[in-house]
Amino acid sequence: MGAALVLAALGGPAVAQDREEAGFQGYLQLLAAKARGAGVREQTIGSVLPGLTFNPRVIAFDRSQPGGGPSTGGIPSFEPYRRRHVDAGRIAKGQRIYAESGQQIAAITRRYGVPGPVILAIWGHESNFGSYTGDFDLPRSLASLAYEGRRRDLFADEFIAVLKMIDRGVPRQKLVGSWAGAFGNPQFLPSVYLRVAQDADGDGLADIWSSRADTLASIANYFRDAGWRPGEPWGFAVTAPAGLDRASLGTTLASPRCPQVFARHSRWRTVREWRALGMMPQAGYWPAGDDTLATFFEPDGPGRTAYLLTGNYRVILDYNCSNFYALSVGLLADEISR
Ligand SMILES: [Ca+2]
Repeated sequence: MGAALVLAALGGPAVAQDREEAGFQGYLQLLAAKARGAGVREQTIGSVLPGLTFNPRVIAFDRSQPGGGPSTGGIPSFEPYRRRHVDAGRIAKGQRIYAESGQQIAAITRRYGVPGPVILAIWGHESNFGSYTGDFDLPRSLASLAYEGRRRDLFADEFIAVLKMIDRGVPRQKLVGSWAGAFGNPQFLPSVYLRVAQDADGDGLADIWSSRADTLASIANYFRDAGWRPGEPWGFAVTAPAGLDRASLGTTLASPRCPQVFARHSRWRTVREWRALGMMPQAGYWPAGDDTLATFFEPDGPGRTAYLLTGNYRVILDYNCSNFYALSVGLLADEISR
């Protein structure tokens, strides 16, 4: 028997694909019922679900993510990441937009209490100021991930949320984004869009794809909603004293959310207490008041740049729970504000 015949006898890849598609089509009926239960309009369900097909590419991406397979162990160093993300191009572009839209950004800062450079640093990190936002069809990606991904419940809920966006008047053709369902300038998930997106220019659509005003206000609203404290820095670089007893500073709290990220921070101390322990701010002055609480973090270990991080750093982590991400957002914001 030839190879082709063996494959045919076993069902073969084409048959497996057909079976997968049939399973997916059945699953769409469950999603339709779930959408109806959540109050999505029948017209929306009828306009999106028929013709939707399974996308094996997003499942392949999902499986290749960190955490998708066995850990490779070890923490990479922050410095190369910083050089890639806090780069001259991004700094210059952020500074240019800050200068161009200064009044608009100042108004947003007054309204939401979030500094312009922080908002711009998020936009710069998420999509390089809108230069890449993804071209995957969102309903197709989300339904595929809900059917077979590693976080099925999360994506089923995001699928319902993307249908609700259509109910709210978001045009179907806008609904493209990353393979994992994030879209637009700030790379929101649909549920985040529904919760915080803002129509700042007043044209009736919270347009985080092509309106600068809507994009900036939506990011600012996310930050206000997550508890950003006006007037407090995200953190700042410090030099640790020789002989610092690091073991005594270890945190005893275990975070329920992304515990590996929080486990790398020390316990909380006030700025006054850090100063008493011998910390020196690298800027030559203390950018936060004596009573401000902060944790100590050495991304590349003792002897390299260390940081004191305030509660506002946690707000950046709320946006994307990665120390490298949050640190480089903070550092890019600092560069944009220079
Ligand atoms: Ca708008």
